[in-house]
Amino acid sequence: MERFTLTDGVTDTMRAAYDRDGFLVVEGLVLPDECRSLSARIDDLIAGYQAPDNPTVFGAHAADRYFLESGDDIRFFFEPDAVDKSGRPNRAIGTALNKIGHALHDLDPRFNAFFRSAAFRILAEGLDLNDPRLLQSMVIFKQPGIGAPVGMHQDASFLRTDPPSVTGFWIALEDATLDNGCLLAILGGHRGPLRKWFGRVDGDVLETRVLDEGGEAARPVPLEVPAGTLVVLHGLLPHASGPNRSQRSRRALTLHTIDGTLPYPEDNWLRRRADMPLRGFE
Ligand SMILES: O=C(O)CCC(=O)C(=O)O
Repeated sequence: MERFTLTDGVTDTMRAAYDRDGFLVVEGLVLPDECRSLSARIDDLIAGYQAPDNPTVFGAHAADRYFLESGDDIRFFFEPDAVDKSGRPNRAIGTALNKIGHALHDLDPRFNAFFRSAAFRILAEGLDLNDPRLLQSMVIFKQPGIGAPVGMHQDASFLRTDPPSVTGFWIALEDATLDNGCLLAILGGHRGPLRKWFGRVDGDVLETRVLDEGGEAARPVPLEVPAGTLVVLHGLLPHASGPNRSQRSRRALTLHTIDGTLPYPEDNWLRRRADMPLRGFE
């Protein structure tokens, strides 16, 4: 795995690595103090959140209104192993969450400032993203001991334009290693076809359709990175992440952009209110 910095902007070597591999690892993009300050903001959000008796568990959320209507809100999703048989949280909220999403970049001033800082704009311009619009942002937790794996997927299955244009920006707020569930990626896999379609049928019903039966011939490579690293992920790159079996937390942030000049079909799972149009990096 090649590692770069943004010291000289996006160089030809970086562009070539992104085109070849389907991802770009940029170390030291977020300084340690800023990682701590972003984590502190996450803790504030958690402190201000009143968990219901039966919170929404990530992965069991199909047709759940709380999930379906989270595209223009800030909502909280739980780890499967953090609720008991009756669906009640079995531990403190701060160690029970799987995700917070999906409009932090527009609704929370701290995350708005972070995701619209110069580094993201420089990367988007340097990688020639056309009219990038900020569509989705998340805090992704891998809680010590119970952090669930994320299966192999392409982001273009979940945030669809025609043709695919989604780009992911994934930021490690804590060291990510094989032990605590780092990203895993198929080198060069973005040159393959879109494998799955995920979206709405009949309005509120979510469905996955297989578009291409081909499996992954190649083994994924682990992207073990220190806190403060940003990984840009091509929307067609198959990637996953492992479970967290360690006692070390692994927090990350993600941002997904799409090309604002392309149609965004109504049957995408993620919807936004008409009075919250997608904005760029500005
Ligand atoms: O952070 C993770 O564990 C997985 C993130 C991911 O796959 C994504 O954002 O598409």
